[in-house]
Amino acid sequence: MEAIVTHKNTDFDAAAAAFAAQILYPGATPVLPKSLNPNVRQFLSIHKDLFPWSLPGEIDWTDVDRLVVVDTNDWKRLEGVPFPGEGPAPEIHLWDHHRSPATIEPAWEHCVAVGAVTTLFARRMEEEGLAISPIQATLFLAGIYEDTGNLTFPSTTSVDAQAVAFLLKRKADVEIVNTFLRPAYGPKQKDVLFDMIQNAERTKLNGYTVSVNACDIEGHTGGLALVVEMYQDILNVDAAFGIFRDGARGRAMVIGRSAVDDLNVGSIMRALGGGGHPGAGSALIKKDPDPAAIREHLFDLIQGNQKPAVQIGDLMSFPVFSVRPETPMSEAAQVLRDKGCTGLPVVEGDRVVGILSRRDFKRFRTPHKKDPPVKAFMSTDIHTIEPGQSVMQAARIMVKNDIGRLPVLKDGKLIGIVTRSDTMRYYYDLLPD
Ligand SMILES: [Mn+2]
Repeated sequence: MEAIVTHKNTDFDAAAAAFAAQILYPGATPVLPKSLNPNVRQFLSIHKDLFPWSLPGEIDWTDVDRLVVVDTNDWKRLEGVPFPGEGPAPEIHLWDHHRSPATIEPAWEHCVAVGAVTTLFARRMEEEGLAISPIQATLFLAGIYEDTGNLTFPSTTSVDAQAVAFLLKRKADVEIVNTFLRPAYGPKQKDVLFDMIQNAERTKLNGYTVSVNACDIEGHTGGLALVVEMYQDILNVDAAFGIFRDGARGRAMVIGRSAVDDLNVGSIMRALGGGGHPGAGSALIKKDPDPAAIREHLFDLIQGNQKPAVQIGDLMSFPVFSVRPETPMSEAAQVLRDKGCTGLPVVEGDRVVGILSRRDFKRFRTPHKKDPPVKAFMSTDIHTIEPGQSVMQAARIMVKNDIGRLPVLKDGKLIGIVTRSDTMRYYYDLLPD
């Protein structure tokens, strides 16, 4: 007998891969753990006739001579499957996409670091020209979309996109996928979101907009991370935090999301006893939570957390080539050509009094009878930045004012210049080490 197994708290990628494996291993039985994620359970209970499976307790494991393990390489994440040594030793085939060290030693494996393990099955089906139904394609697409966030998570690869293309060709239904991938957002979550929006407040902290919202909840409410995500989207703030107090149980859940890299929610949540990564995190406050005090604490942490990893000082160019207000335009043009810059700060003593950009030279056409001074053409609407500020802040100032460069000032003194292409280099990770 052949059995297909996957990890507990089974998500769409794991379940999809288990049923995909059945196509490649005809006759094998998918064995799913009892702990299916709610949306997977919902999907499978509707499609039970099409996707039958067994529970671990229904299997005579001494009968299993081949075990196909999908979406995990760790024995501990399997449920109800005898550990090696505890029972027979079936031949193991492993299909996985995790980078973590493996505790399962397979006889054969197909492990590639792609966004979803279902991708590997879909690719194999396409290569072998196997027929799949639109409903099968729909389940497989849900698997890939869930694990890659609709192909937007950093783990996404071009191979995942190829697998998606194949499944869409096989008539996967994106409407159904959408319906099942967002079931955590039910009436209870809508009520919480509605409450939060009615009490929404925005605060400006060091140039970022932040919203901290305290909200009372009753009993177990799942999906609050999604609620905070939607709240942040709707308010269009850089970071949003929800403090969800469950008065009856005397505890509060704090959930944060951040869209800017300088505001690290993970480290803020660690200071509250929780955890997470830079974009998202949470903490459970167990002892008599006081939302007002948590709110204050969050503000302090956010303010203390404002240390961008890469500062303007790391990115700026220096020394800066500059001209004086009286410098003739022809001479300024020569400096631009010689130094290969696209603009120049105009300096009087220590002070920046203007900016000369390529655009200003378009208005100045040689030959002029008289060579006019720079001050007749320079822009005096000057925006500057300090070396300790972040790239995100520089980018904002440039976008808002439609300018391509910012003088960097320290104590009012010009020490460097940062340009649009410097910020691009940062975003596309092309910074020299
Ligand atoms: Mn997976």
